[in-house]
Amino acid sequence: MPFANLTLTETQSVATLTLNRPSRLNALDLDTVAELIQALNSIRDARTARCVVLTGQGKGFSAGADLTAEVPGAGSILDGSIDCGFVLETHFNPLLETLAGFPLPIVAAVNGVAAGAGCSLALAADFVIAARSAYFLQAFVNIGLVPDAGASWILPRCVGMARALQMTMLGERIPAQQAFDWGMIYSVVDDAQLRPSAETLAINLANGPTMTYGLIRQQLRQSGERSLSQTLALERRNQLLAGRTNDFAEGVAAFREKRPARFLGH
Ligand code: T3D
Repeated sequence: MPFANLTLTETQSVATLTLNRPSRLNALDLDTVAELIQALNSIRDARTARCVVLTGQGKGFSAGADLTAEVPGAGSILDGSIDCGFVLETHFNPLLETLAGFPLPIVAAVNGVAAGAGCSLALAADFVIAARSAYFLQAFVNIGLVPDAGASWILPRCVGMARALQMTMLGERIPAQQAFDWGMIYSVVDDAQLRPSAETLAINLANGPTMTYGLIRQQLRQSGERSLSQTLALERRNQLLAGRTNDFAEGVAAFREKRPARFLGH
């Protein structure tokens, strides 16, 4: 399926989505957000990929919402009639919901700046690998906006309230190494190692128990909203499902036969 603002490739059961507006640091205009949703849905429905990599073309991962694009129907910044919530409701929120409910593991390979909603997009992945030269920026406050695209949900959870407030209220750049030291991301690698590292991890995940990964994502991402009793009930339900996969039977057989498991993803 051809896209105007991103590329979608698939190899070794890994679908790679590359934001492709490098002259705008891959800023997210509405067409790009719509294409991301469409591409994710097509990957899910095709059932051939077993892991997704998100990355950016050029020197940035994504500079967040496109500040130069017109948004028909959202009013005007100049006369104070702008409804920024409209853009979230119609585009960014559905994208974040699509990512949260996605049935496959997601790796973000952050090749450069991840700002505003671009930072939110990266942090929606299960594994964030950043190039050493990359940085994370809660740019919203620098233009007078509040964090969005899920940033105010994910940040306190992954870096704690003090650092979340530092990022969102001071609008400071957080270098990749610092993001790693804070526990915000999975790893930081030399720039030249970003693609190979992300690919190795993604292929590893693509050979894992795919359906179980989807259930793990659901359990952990919803854990903050559930009581212990509700969590135990969800674990019970999901273990029933995982326990009936071919991969569970294969995993146990491989353990007994002292050989590596060959998971098929279902
Ligand atoms: O209504 C709604 O949309 C609500 C939703 C909001 C969600 C959000 O994400 S709000 C936050 C939006 N993002 C920002 O505020 C970040 C703006 N960009 C920057 O602050 C800087 O560009 C960076 C710190 C990210 C990078 O700086 P630098 O010096 O490396 O690059 P640059 O020279 O500023 O940018 C390079 C080009 O990309 C430049 O184009 P030009 O002048 O060479 O033609 C620049 O204008 C363009 N660019 C960068 N960010 C954006 C952008 N174009 C459109 N939208 C951007 N967000």
